[in-house]
Amino acid sequence: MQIIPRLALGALLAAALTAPALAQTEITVQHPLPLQSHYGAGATALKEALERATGGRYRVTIQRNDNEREMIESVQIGTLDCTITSTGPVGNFVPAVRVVDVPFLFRDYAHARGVLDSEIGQQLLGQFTPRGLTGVVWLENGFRHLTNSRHAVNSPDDIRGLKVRTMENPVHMRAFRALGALPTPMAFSELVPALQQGTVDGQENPIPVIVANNLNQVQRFLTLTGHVYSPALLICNPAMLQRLAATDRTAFQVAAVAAQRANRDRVTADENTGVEELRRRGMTVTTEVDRGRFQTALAAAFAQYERELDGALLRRIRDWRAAQ
Ligand code: EAX
Repeated sequence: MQIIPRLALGALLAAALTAPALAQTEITVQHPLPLQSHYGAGATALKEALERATGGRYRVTIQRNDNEREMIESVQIGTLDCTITSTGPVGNFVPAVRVVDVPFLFRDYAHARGVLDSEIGQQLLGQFTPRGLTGVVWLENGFRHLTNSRHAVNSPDDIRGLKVRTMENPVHMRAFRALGALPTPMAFSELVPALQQGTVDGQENPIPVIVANNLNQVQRFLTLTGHVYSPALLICNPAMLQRLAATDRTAFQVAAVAAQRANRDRVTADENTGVEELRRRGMTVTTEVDRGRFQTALAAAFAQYERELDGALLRRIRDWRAAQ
């Protein structure tokens, strides 16, 4: 080991004390769920990957904000760097995205992930730029299921007359109206109080969201309708990304892919254990659901989606198959 003469040691210390601290750039990511959730897993993976890749020159701060529409607005005006959000309110900002919110469009997770990772998903991400947003990567919320506090739902008839909270999403609202329910759009932040006060009888969300937010405490009946796949996204402010050096932008994109992997893995894990967990917490779960009857009941709504949304793209997504 080399002995450093005292004077030199003093000079080094002085230099260290006066040297400018490693300039750190802060990036804030907000999302609507607990850290212990599939969104939290994605945000944490993004943070760890970017901070590691840049040797700490970047610091990612993760915050909770359970109003997705407000977060997207903040990213659009530049008061927030990034948000992880479901596509719930996204169609109000990027109408082309509404096609992926159509019920029963995706057969299963492999179909959904395959389409969103394909050129179809990339083309849809490209639609964000003209709207003052950057769609960085597709994430996942999961297949949505219906819960309520009134009675078990075994068929579309049982939904008739139920007051159901939906996201601020006209595609979803049309479906519930077609099933004879009374859809009430509201932000996630208002959901639990509305269920507690009986403003609405029910809601629909993926198992990971129901588990992470303990919705079993305000809902008694769960029906595995799987009526719609709920994509999510990492959306960032374009100017924030533009300010990054090219190599750092690449590191950010690589970190976003790590976030996607962690998010999807968490959804898969929650799907494997969540239903039993909700049963254990006291929910009455209906697993045998005749989805064909729901699709039949939604035939009129499908015809309207074909007319009002990009019908050709809807068919392309529905018929998409992974390359053999
Ligand atoms: O994105 O609002 C909702 O029901 C969403 O599923 C939730 O905010 C997670």
